[in-house]
Amino acid sequence: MEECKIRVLVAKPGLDGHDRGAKVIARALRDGGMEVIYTGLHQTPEQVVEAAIQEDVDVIGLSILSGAHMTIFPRVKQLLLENGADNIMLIGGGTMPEEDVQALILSGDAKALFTPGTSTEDIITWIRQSVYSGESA
Ligand code: B12
Repeated sequence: MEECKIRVLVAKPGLDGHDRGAKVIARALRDGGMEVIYTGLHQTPEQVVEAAIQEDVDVIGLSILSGAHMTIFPRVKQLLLENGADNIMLIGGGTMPEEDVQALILSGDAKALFTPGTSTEDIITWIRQSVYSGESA
């Protein structure tokens, strides 16, 4: 049976202009056979969640290099819960200290986080395995 294309919203929340990683990931996931929607810069958590629901995505991927990850991930997760959309898997990447990565995973505010240097192949493999295995968000 053919598997459905995975739909991913790549979002760039925050006020900074570090969009290179988001664009690299969006392109890599698209080349990896996924449907990718890229929000562009300067999105609020509210805009991200609204777009994710409207686009009916399986995964939200936040790219955060500004240092605001400890605020933005919990806020997006909270909005997903409030909107009954916590079936959408929340992942992300960017510059984040390892202890923050562990804290966000442990609190359930992010399912997986990929820091600088992670290969895009590894990210694609992780998303495919997690979505197709029906892992909970
Ligand atoms: C390039 C760069 C810039 C470029 C940005 C160009 C652009 N259009 O993106 C420019 C020169 C504009 C810039 C400016 C600034 N920068 Co700068 N910048 C960098 C730098 C050197 C590399 C970032 C990068 O593009 N890497 C290449 C991409 C491909 O890698 P990546 O984004 O990390 O993505 C990988 C992973 O993180 C992950 N990933 C990332 N996003 C996502 C999303 C998803 C869904 C997934 C699954 C994975 C994932 O996968 C990718 C592949 O491995 C970093 C330092 C660093 N080594 O990270 C500093 C850095 C991010 N910058 C920093 C700072 C402070 C600034 C400035 C404020 C400096 C200043 N005083 O002016 C300004 C801000 C300007 C602004 N308006 O935002 C700091 C941020 C500090 C912090 N977090 O607290 C850093 C960490 C440097 C440092 N060590 O201090 N910067």
